[in-house]
Amino acid sequence: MQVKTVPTRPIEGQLPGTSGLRKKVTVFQQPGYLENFVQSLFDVLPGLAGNTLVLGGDGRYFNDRAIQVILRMAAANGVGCVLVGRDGILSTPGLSDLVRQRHAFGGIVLSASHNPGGPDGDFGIKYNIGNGGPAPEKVTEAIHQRTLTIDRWLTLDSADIDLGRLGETALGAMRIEVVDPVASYARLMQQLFDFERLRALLARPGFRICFDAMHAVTGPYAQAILEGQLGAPAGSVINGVPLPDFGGGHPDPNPTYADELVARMCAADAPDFGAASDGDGDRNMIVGRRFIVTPSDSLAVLAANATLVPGYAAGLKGVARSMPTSGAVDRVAQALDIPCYETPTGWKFFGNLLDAGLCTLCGEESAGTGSDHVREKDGLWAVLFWLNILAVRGGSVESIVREHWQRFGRNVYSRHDYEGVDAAVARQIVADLRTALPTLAGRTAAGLKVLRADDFAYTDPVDGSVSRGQGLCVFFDEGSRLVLRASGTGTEGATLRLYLERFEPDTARQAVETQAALQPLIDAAEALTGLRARSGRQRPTVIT
Ligand code: G16
Repeated sequence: MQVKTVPTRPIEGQLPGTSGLRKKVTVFQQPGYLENFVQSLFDVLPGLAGNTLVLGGDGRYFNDRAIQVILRMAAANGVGCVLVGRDGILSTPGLSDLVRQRHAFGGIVLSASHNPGGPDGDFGIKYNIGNGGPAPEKVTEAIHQRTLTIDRWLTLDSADIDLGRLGETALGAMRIEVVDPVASYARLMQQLFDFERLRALLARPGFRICFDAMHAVTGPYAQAILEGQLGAPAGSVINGVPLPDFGGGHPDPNPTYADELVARMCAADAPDFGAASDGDGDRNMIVGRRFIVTPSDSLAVLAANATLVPGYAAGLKGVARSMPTSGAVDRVAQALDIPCYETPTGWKFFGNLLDAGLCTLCGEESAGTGSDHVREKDGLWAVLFWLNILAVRGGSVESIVREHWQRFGRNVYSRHDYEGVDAAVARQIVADLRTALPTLAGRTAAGLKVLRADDFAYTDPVDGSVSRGQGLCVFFDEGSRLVLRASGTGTEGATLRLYLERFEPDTARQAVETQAALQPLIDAAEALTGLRARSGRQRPTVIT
């Protein structure tokens, strides 16, 4: 089969964000858009020829087309072998696991994660390196630079490959192996968690769980593991069939978008344990009866209870959290006398820490928790971790969190998202606060005294690389903090995120309603940024 060289020109807007290149499907459907990006990726990966790549996505609209394009281009670029999930399906943690298990050169994830799908929805592409994790900034920057000068892409003239059947096939000189997306991942989960105990928990009379796969990629994984291997009754997994448009839903596991799960967990006959995952299976939400666990608290609870779980029985080397994530896990690290690292937003920053053995667990306030078992956050893993803790400790989700607060204090926490803000207005709001930062210390905003303010910068302790401008932080008296940053994953206008945190050591006051407890900070944020007034919004689009 002959390699075809197709002339092309750079196309604007191919700058990968927090988590790869995310755009509207219609943008990806422009002639040459996907091809330019994929060829730029192949052009900046020395040593790829003859090696193995893993390829798969969350099944969203355009997944099937993009996979065929990428397979032809991979073959034309001399890739030795591509492992593809059956029907083109792989969850993000599932792909990370396969890259590691099969010692692949890297992997390509097709997903826009928690963003909506369908012809008018979003699509995305992300490159993962040989450790199974998202490519670091120096690689994504090289890809972007290449998109600015690209002048040709390579492909083969060939029919589509049948990805519905497991087994091997060939495309030109390249081998293609269609693999079961769940098998390897399920084996890894069996190594980490006490499946016997989990089976016993799920068999307890009256104990019920509800896992909402949100019509996204975790459906088949959760059905195979929770219902198939652990014996949860059929129907414990809801919305388990992946659909190209996620059934019209927004596959983001938060109280706003996972409203079906929240309603079930608030009903009189609510199950004991509820959880949801997102489009590509890397995020998680944990819910008890009428009780939603914040992701920051969830990370802290997992860290505090890790030794109850076989895979972590030897203890944690350290923990890491993204800067806007609450300091709840810091308090656990202090009690355990292990290091706690604070990184910029985005999972790629955990990779070096995990590879160097500096930390075992990591997490982000955006519903991402994970460990050194893969190099991505992992939704179903977090669910199994919680179930394992419940199986050993007994009690309820709520009692475990409340006991945690009693022991460590409560970091009352919330994130307010303002989506679809006019991009110029958003830029100005951030720029003005950045300019004001050096003048804030000692000032009072809505009755709160500013102690200090900074623009978060991070020096990677492993490779010394420096990332600046990662979020504007204002610290107040009594352990309160607000952070303002612009999202790097939105596809419409700009999304501004306001992160609010207040420490409450007094057990008598820990039951307070979150938004009420944070009202002084919400007022201070408005006084300092004018965010609501300037964006013309009365309230945030999403509160988590
Ligand atoms: C958001 C979250 C980040 C997360 C990123 C990618 O980024 O705030 O914490 O790392 O999404 O997550 P996923 O891979 O699940 O899409 P941003 O820049 O929009 O705030």
